[in-house]
Amino acid sequence: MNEQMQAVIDAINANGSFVISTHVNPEGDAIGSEVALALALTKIGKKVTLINKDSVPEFLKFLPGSDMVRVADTIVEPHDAFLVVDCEPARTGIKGQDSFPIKTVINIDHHITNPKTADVYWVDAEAAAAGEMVYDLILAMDIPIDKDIATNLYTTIFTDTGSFRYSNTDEPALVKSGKLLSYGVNTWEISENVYESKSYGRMKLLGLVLAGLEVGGDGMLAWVTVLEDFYRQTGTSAEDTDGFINYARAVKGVELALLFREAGPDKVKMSFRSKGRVDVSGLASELGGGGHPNAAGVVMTGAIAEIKAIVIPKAEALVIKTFRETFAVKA
Ligand SMILES: [Mn+2]
Repeated sequence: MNEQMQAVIDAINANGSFVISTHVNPEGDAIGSEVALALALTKIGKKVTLINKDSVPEFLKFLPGSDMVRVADTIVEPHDAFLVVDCEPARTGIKGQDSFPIKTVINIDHHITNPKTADVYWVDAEAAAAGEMVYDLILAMDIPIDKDIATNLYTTIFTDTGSFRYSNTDEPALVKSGKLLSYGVNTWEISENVYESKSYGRMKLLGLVLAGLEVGGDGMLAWVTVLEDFYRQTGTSAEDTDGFINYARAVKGVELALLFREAGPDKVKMSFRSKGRVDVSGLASELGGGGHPNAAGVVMTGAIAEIKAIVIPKAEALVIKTFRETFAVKA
């Protein structure tokens, strides 16, 4: 067992009450990890409160125990420890440690960008999902795993690997997923909730967005546009566009995908997703945003047509330059 994991176990054993939280806009790994932790710590007599800044997304409400999550942005009662999983503490958006002093901040995360500033931290960038770390922790603490805990943990790996498709799908991720099935996890129930429970309006919205799919940059750049009027036509909202950019990236030959989304009369939110060979973080920071090499974003002020006229040529230049350099190295 590594020292950081042992430090987390010691900190859990030394404290009685915990606020558990995760990042804003939580997804499967965030919710599954925090709920599995809450269920496990409750089994060994700890007092646990789950507080998230944002509510549990509709498609994850099937997760057993997810109804324990309270939506708030402050800690409203005294607790011994603040336990943050799948992000650094700042990304929880939770305040209130001042009004109710917390003895210890404990952090379990798999993001390489974690600043490691919590009182006690365990950061493992090799883990495919934070839930993989939670699984190891529960085993190391000898807490019995049941079907509810296993369902949450399986969902963390299933979703953070893009259903075992992304490059983080490695042997530990698959071995642990396999072992979790022995507790009675219903894989189809999870797949159905995660992938086949979209609203009719969302699918109609996807149709409008894909009708506007465009390709440029010698076929290496694709982009889609979401206008506010589309929501009115389909009875949807911005959160229904989640994942749409992956359809643009899925075009054969496309290396970089962009999604432009109107977010008010003069505001445009953009997401950039690379297949892995183009680094988009530089383009995002140049435009005033930020992110990772494969996934970045930026918010800009102005009319959507004007912003597209600025961003698309820059993105086309980036993909073309990246591949010219690749070919130069090969030659
Ligand atoms: Mn994660």
